[in-house]
Amino acid sequence: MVALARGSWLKLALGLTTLSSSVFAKSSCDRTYEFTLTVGKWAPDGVERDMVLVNGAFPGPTIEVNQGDYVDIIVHNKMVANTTVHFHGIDMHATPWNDGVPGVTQRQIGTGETYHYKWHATQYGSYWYHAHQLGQVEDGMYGAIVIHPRKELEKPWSLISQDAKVLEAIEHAAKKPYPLLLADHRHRTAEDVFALALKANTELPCFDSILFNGKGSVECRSPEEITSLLSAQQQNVLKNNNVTNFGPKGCLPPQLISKTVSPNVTVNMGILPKDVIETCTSTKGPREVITVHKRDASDEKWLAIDLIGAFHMLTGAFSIDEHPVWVYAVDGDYIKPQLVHAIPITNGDRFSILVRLDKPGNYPIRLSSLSNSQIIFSSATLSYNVKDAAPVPEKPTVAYVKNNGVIASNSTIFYSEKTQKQLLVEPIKQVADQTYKLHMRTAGPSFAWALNKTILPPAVLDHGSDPVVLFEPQFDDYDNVTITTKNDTWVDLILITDTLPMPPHPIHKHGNKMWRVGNGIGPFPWATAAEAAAAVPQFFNFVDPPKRDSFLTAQATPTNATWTVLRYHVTSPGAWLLHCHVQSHLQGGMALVIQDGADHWPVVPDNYRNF
Ligand SMILES: *[C@@H]1O[C@H](CO)[C@@H](O)[C@H](O)[C@H]1NC(C)=O
Ligand SMILES: *[C@@H]1O[C@H](CO)[C@@H](O)[C@H](O)[C@H]1NC(C)=O
Ligand SMILES: *[C@@H]1O[C@H](CO)[C@@H](O)[C@H](O)[C@H]1NC(C)=O
Ligand SMILES: *[C@@H]1O[C@H](CO)[C@@H](O)[C@H](O)[C@H]1NC(C)=O
Ligand SMILES: *[C@@H]1O[C@H](CO)[C@@H](O)[C@H](O)[C@H]1NC(C)=O
Ligand SMILES: *[C@@H]1O[C@H](CO)[C@@H](O)[C@H](O)[C@H]1NC(C)=O
Ligand SMILES: *[C@@H]1O[C@H](CO)[C@@H](O)[C@H](O)[C@H]1NC(C)=O
Ligand SMILES: CC(=O)N[C@H]1CO[C@H](CO)[C@@H](O)[C@@H]1O
Ligand SMILES: [Cu+2]
Repeated sequence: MVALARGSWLKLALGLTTLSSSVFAKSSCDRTYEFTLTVGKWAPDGVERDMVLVNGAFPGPTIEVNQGDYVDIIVHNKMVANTTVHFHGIDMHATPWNDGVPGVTQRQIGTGETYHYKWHATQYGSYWYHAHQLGQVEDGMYGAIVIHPRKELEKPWSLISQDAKVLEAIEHAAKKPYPLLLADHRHRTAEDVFALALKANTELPCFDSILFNGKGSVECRSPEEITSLLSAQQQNVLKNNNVTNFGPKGCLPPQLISKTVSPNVTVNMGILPKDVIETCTSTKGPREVITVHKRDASDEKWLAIDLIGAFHMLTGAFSIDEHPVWVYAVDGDYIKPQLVHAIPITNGDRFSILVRLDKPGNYPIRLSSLSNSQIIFSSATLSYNVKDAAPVPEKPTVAYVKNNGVIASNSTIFYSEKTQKQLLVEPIKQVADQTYKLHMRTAGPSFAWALNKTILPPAVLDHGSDPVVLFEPQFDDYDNVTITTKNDTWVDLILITDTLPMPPHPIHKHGNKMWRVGNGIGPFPWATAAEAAAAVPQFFNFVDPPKRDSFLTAQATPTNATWTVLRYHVTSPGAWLLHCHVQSHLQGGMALVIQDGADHWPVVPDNYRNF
C-alpha cells in the first residue's frame, strides 16, 4: 500500500505521458519467433542433465532480423518454473515492459502462460537473449541475436583495407556473421548449485566445462599441469593458506575465496557433495567446428564471427591459432577496427571480429580462463579449405596465449578497451546533471554483493514484486536500491570498490549503453567526475571514450581500491536493472533499479499491466 501511494504521488507530481501513437502502427516488417520453453535432458559436454530447452534444443535459436524491423517473440512457458526473457543490450525504446526482468518490468510468465515480447530493432549488430529468472540462463536459456545494419550505415571496412577484392570479401562475410556463444557449464542445475552455495555459505565458482555454441567436453588436467599454470597471485593465496594446489577441476578452493572477500563468514564445505569441487571425470562431448569453403586457392575469403560471452562467472581469453583478428564492433556498435591476436571476454560481452582465411587447415579456437577462481580452458575448431580439395594434413599450430590466458610470446597483442574508439563519436555532455556514487561491497557470504551499501533483496527478482516497478514507480521501498532520473538528463554512475580486495564485476545496464569516461586506482575522494577530472585528468576521457552496455570494473587489491565512472544520456524512459552479470552475484543481490526518465514513462498497455 505504501509503495502504491508513493507511486501515485510520483505520477501526479511528474505527470505520466502517453505515447501519441502505437510504436507498432507502421510495422511493415514484422519478424515473429515462437519460443516454447521446456525442461529436458541434454548432454552439452557428454554428461546428460536437465536443461532449459528452447523449441527442444540448446542453445536457443538465433534471432536474425534487419535494423528497423519490429520483432515479436512469443514465449510459451511449458516448464514447471516461472520464467522471463531479457534481450541483452536491446534499448527497448518505448517498450520497457518487454525488457524481461521479473518484478521490475513484468510479472513472471507462469507455467502454461504465453508472453508476447515486442520490440523495435532500432540498433544493429550483435546482441543476445537469456532468461532473467533466477539461474535459468545457467540452465541453458540463451541464444544469439543478429541485427543486420541498414545499407546506408557507415561501415568501418575502409580502415581495414583499401583493396577492392578484400573489401568485397569483408562485406560478404559481415553480411552473415557466425554467432559463437561462449559459456562456462556445470553438470548440476543452477537451482541446485545456488542451494548448495547457501548451505555452504560460500559462492561455488567451479565449472565442469567450457561450451562453444553449447558443445564441449570435460577436460581434466593433471595436478602438475594445473600447478604450472597458476599465476603469482594464485600461488600466493595457496601459500598463505598452506594449501598445495587448486582442486582436480582446476578450482581455487571456494573457502579460500570466502576467506579473502568475506573474512568474517564461516563456511561449511563439509556439506558439499564431492562432485561440486573435488572430483573430475573427463568426457568426450560434441565439438564445435566452424567450417568454411574457399572457391579456389586465390579466393579472398573472410569470416565474420560474433563472439558472445554467455558466461555465468568466468572471464576468458579468446584466440584462434595463427589468425590475427580484426575487432570491428563491440556490444553491437562499430569501432575503429583493432587488429589483435587475443580478446579478453567476460559475462555479457559481444565482440564482432573478422578473420582472413588465407592458409587452409584446421585451427584451435581457444578459450582460457582469466579468472582467479579457476584454471580451465578448451577449444573449438576453425576448419577451411578449397572446395573439394584433399584434406590438409593435420599439423600442430602455434597458440598466441598459454592455457592460463597469459601471452605466449611478446608479440601477442590483446584487444584493449582502453584504446577502443567508436566509429561514430557522439557528443557527450561534459558535466553530468546527476551523480550517483555506488559503493560496491561484499554483503556477507562470498556470493552476496551490494552495488550500493544495501543489497536488492533477491526475493524481489526471484519472486517478482507487487506492484511491478514499471507499473508503479518506487522510491526507497527496497532499502534504497532504486534511483530515479529525468528524461534527457546526463547521469554519472561512479562505481567504487568499498571492501578490499574485490574481483572485477561486469556491470550491465539495461535500457541503454553507457560511456566509460573515467577509471582509476585508489580511493575516490571527490564528489563528482568534474572534481575528479580537475584533480586527475589523466584518468578521464570525455571526448571519445568506449561505449558499451556492460563494463568490467577493475580488480581491487587488498591495498588499492578502484573506481569507474560510467556516463549515460537518459533517452529511454523505463525501469531498468543495473547489475553485476555474474549470475551468483546477481542472485546475491548486486543490483539496483534505475527509474530512468520517470517524468516520461510511457503508459503500460493494459495487456501487459494485467498480464
Ligand atoms: C601454515 O603453516 C605455517 C607453518 O606450519 C604456520 O605457521 C601457519 O600458521 C599456517 N597458516 C595457516 C593459514 O594455516
Ligand atoms: C570483519 O570483522 C572485523 C571485526 O569485527 C571488522 O573490523 C571488519 O570490518 C569485518 N570485515 C568485513 C569485510 O565485514
Ligand atoms: C618477453 O620479453 C622479455 C624481455 O625480453 C622476456 O624476459 C620474456 O620472457 C618474454 N616473454 C615471452 C612470453 O616471451
Ligand atoms: C547509497 O547508499 C547510501 C547509504 O545507504 C545512501 O545514503 C545513498 O543515497 C545511496 N545511493 C544511491 C545512489 O542510492
Ligand atoms: C509464478 O508466476 C505466477 C504468475 O505470475 C505467480 O502468481 C506466482 O507467484 C509465481 N511463483 C513463484 C514461485 O514466484
Ligand atoms: C526523452 O529524451 C530524449 C532525448 O532528448 C528524446 O529523444 C525523447 O523523445 C524523450 N522521451 C520522451 C518520452 O519524452
Ligand atoms: C597501489 O597504489 C599505489 C599508489 O598509487 C601504487 O604505487 C601501487 O603500485 C599500487 N598497487 C597495485 C597493486 O596496483
Ligand atoms: C537501509 C537504508 O539504508 N535505508 C535508508 C533508505 O533511505 C532513507 C532515506 O531516503 C533512509 O531513511 C533509510 O535509512
Ligand atoms: Cu559481480
